[in-house]
Order: sequence, then structure tokens, then C-alpha cells
Amino acid sequence: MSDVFRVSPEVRHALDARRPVVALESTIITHGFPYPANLECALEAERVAREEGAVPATIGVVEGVLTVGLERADLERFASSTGIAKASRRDLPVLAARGADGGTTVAATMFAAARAGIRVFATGGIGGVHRQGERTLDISADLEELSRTDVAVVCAGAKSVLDIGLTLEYLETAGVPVVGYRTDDFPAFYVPSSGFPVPHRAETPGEIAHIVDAKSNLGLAGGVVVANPIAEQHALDPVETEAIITAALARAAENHITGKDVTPFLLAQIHEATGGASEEANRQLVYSNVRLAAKIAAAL
Ligand code: PSU
Ligand code: MN
Repeated sequence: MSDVFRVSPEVRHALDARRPVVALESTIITHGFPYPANLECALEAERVAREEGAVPATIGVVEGVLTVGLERADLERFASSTGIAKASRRDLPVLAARGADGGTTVAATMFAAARAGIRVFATGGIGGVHRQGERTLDISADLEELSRTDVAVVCAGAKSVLDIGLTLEYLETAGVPVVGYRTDDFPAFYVPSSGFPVPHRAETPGEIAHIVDAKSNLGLAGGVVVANPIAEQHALDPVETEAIITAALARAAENHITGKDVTPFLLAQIHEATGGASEEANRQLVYSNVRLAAKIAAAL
């Protein structure tokens, strides 16, 4: 293909044969979970995609090459190494030039998925406007990517470490459809509701596929956010979760954490504070998103 971009043979064949393919990100492996929970989650997400009849395409930067369809050995290395870069859109050319590894964020994964011709991507939560974002301008590149790159992103909403109201305002301004899957409320990752309504609701994967198709038929560039709430049996207690998130935000401020380190720092703080309960919730919501993404990909 080129020396900076590669699609694995399995993913290439699936796309050529018009079989369903689901993109998966790798920041969740390098920065989202501790080892070995991260490896377990990455492998199980791929297994769930296959169980639903889709080919998984985990995306990352391998020795500078933006790779669609990581090998098992890459997944193991990404999961067990510390110091692999978190790679958002702005980091891709630098990693390519230096031949370095990177775990791709939602933004960078969307870019690679679209370039490969993959239309559906499953993750845990999207980045968004951080609290105080109106002052710090800490707004995830995920939102900008959603405004320009044609990939449907299935997520469990966004964590309330973010300002969810401002995140939804930003998505509206950017012209990004947000569709609640069997919900009227935008989900807040560990809990099924953020208290903010979604602008649109869909009941079936087929309905979502129609929205995605209509968007491209209209010539409207950009993604779609499919918001799939965590199942009640896996959800955390909303009051306890809010307290943990507030404490995590305070520690981030105390430690002067800024820029790309903010999200990984907060995730690690939350995982530590809940002693594994948040990790389990996080894994379960990822698998649920992969299932829904596979069904949307099949419908497309
Ligand atoms: N939110 C989560 N888990 C994650 C991330 C976000 O609940 O692992 C990761 C995703 O890869 C997302 C990235 O794209 O963090 C956003 O980072 P930033 O806020 O620096 O754009
Ligand atoms: Mn940021």
C-alpha cells in the first residue's frame, strides 16, 4: 500500500468481499487499562466481533506504520509495554517519520478506518470537552475528527470527567449526528444516563445503518456518534461514581496534569479508586459496543 499505511490481508479480503468489518482502537490498550486487563479486553473485543460475524480491525501505529488489523504479537506488545505513545491525529506524521509505535485514539483510529474503507468503529467512550474547557480549550481531537471523517463510532457516551453538556453542544456545532440506541438520554459511560437528552433515537441496528447511509448519500462529510448505554447489570452506582470522578479531577489539578496526559491519568485514578469494579464495567460496555457495531456493519 505505502510505507506509512498498511491494511492486513484478512481485513483487506473482508472489505473486498463486502463482509462486515469493525474497527477497534488501541489507546484503550496502551493507556486505557492496566496490564493484563488491557490484553484481555483487546482479545475479547476481537472475539466478540467474530462471534457476531464481523472481521475485527484493531488499529495502531506499528514501528511508524499506521496499521489496520494488528497482529496478535502487536497486541501483546502494546498491552505489556509501558511508554508506547498515545497517538492522536497530530502525532501520526511524527511517529511515521520516526518509525515509532503508537496506540491510536478515537480520532486517529477513525482516520485510519476511513482510509481503509471501514465504516463502523466500536470503542468505550469518546473524548470530548473537558470540564473548564471553555477556559483551557482542552477539547479532544475526537470531536474535530467526528466532524470530518466518515465513520460511525459506537460508544457508551462519554465519561463525566468531561463536560457532557459542552461536548454535546460542540457536536451539534460540528454537525455530527448523535443517535441514542434505545435511549433518549446520552449515556455517561459507567452509568446509562448523563441527564442530557440525545437529539435522535434509534431502535435497531438497521435504522442506524440507514442514517449512516443517508449521511453519505447526502454528501455530508463526518461521522455519526452511536450512543449505546451500559447494561443495567454492569452499571456502577451514579452517586459513588460521581464522587470518584470528582476526586480524580482534583488529583489531576493538584498534580498539574495537562494535555494528552489528562485522560489517561483520570482513567488510572478511577480504576485505582474502584478496585477493579470500573475495569469490569469498562470491559463489558466495550463488548456490548462491539456487538452493536458488528450488527450495524452487517446491515450496511
Ligand atoms: N475515554 C475513555 N477511555 C479511553 C479514552 C477516552 O473512557 O481509553 C481514550 C480514547 O482513545 C480517546 C482518547 O480517543 O482517550 C481521548 O483522549 P484526549 O481526551 O486526550 O483526546
Ligand atoms: Mn485533551
